[in-house]
Amino acid sequence: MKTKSKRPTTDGRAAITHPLVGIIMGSGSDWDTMKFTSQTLKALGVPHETRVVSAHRTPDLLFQYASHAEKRGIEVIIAGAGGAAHLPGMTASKTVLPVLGVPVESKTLKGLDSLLSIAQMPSGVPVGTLAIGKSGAVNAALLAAAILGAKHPAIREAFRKVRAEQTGRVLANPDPSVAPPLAKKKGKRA
Ligand code: RP5
Repeated sequence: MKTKSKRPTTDGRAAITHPLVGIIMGSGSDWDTMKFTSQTLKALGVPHETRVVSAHRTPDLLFQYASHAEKRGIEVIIAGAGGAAHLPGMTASKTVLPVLGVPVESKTLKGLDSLLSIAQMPSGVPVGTLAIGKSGAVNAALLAAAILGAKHPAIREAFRKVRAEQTGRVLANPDPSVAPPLAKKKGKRA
């Protein structure tokens, strides 16, 4: 899947038409988690692509994807995997792009296996490891936006806006015992 919605600009003029972020995952079953990465990037207007690339089942594809990503214009890779989660580390071994790893929650060990597999990289090959599950998937997208923001002002501003909106929602609802006012339905006047 490729998204091109709300294309950001690099300098206020040239629209970015190619994916800047590659979201890869070890299995189609990881999509239940990694869809939150895609949704968050979409909300930020960051063009991205999504692919199943398995370290164990399709190792040649993994090497091809990781070694060609930079010349295809990808600037950040987000890799989600569960269990013996070698995908982020092996991807990082074949590229100098920043690689962010999302530990997918596994059935047997609740994602602790995924977390340790991704986080415990040897010195010299970094993977930015996020939290297990949905939080990690969302934060991987936000961290990618923060990284891309150094080069792409539109993405920096989109990230700033999302963070400000989040802060505003918390401050607007300080008392958890009071239900927030229901959102008014579109087209209906009070
Ligand atoms: C890993 O094995 C994948 O990342 C996935 O989280 C896990 C299970 O894969 P399936 O058996 O559901 O395909 O490689």
